Amino acid sequence: MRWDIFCKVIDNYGDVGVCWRLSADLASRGEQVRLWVDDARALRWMAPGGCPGVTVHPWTSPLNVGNLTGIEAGDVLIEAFGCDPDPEFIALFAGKANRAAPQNKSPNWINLEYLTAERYAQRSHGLPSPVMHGPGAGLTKYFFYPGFGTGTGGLLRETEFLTRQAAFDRDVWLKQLVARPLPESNDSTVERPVETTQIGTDDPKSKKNAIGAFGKKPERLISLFCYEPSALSDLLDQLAQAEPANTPTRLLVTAGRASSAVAGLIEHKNLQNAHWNEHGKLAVTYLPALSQNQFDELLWACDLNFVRGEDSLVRACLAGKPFVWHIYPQADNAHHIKLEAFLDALQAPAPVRFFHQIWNGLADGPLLDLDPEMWRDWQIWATQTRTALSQQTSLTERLMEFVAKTR
Ligand code: TRH
Repeated sequence: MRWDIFCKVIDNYGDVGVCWRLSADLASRGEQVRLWVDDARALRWMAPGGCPGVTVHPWTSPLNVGNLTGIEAGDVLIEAFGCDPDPEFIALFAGKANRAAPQNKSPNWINLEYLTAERYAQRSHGLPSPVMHGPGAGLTKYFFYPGFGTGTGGLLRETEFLTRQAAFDRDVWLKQLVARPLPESNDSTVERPVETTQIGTDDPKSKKNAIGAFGKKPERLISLFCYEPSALSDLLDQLAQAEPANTPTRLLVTAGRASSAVAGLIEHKNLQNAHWNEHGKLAVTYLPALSQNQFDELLWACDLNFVRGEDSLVRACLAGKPFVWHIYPQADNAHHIKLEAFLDALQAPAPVRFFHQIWNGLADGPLLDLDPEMWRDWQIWATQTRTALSQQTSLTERLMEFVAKTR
């Protein structure tokens, strides 16, 4: 079948990230996908090799009618996150639906929603929504809600994901990273790009503590993908001020906002107190923008992952490593309920829950110490989470079944 997926990039990378993963996964299952996206620049680094079976089309507003000449609407229309495809395209789609002879399958129209563990997702998943206005009037759209359990649309997990993960060798990955640092990216689509060379924490301008030291001594690896959490300063202090006998930490900081936030804080800390990291307990590596596959590997390699938004949250859940979620903040604090629903759904242990509340500004106070006992419990929970979620059918499988049922 042919699928038309429409995606509008609001900000950050999640919208196009999810749409790309879905497109590529559908294609790997033999489907043909046209991804219509208003800003495809991030795909240059997220998916540099593209994917057979997926073509990316510019979604201009209004849609360039010239682009549509000779194009027939596909069998399935997906509007991601209520993005409202243009009336010109809906007219094409409606034309196809209205022409479908009764013995033929009529095309499906799906509204793919944001991931949430809140109860309304389960209640609303799969509901029809009759279209009353515009060129699609008379047709029916269906809501498709990703989710963590049965009765929802599930989570994206590519066909080859578990095989790739099982074959992953952390030591080889580390050796490669040390020997051949990932290429630097000057791509303007990386939010507020920062210098992506590897720098030490004691002097952000020097290359001391740089990649040369990386891999030579035992280090705890922590990845950081976040917005600007107010507890970040606390986290850096906690890692830098660890007991001398403790294993040092290397923070692998993703490109963009996380790098800018960390570099800014470290510069400030160095100015305030030149000795804040005097035992070198914390080293920082600023990463370039990674492809989605490299990003997965980063999460598999680290001992703790800080992630943000929804797509990287799913990848962190599937990585089976302790993680902290920085939820996308919403104006009316609706994200507080969403965060609690997620922690409930996955039965997060109390310290993990508390860590999340502080990281996301729902509770005050210093961050909990990442002590070995807590870490152990956190790892047990992360392993259970991965096992449970990996056994479920994936979003793409559920979507294909749903489409087959509603045609
Ligand atoms: O970028 P995000 O914060 O996206 C957000 C959320 O989706 C949010 O809900 C939405 O409303 C808002 O955007 C508009 O986080 P998310 O969802 O994890 O998406 C990040 C994507 O970027 C994900 O597909 C992983 C990918 N990625 C890479 O491929 N390479 C990288 O180096 C990094 C850091 C991320």
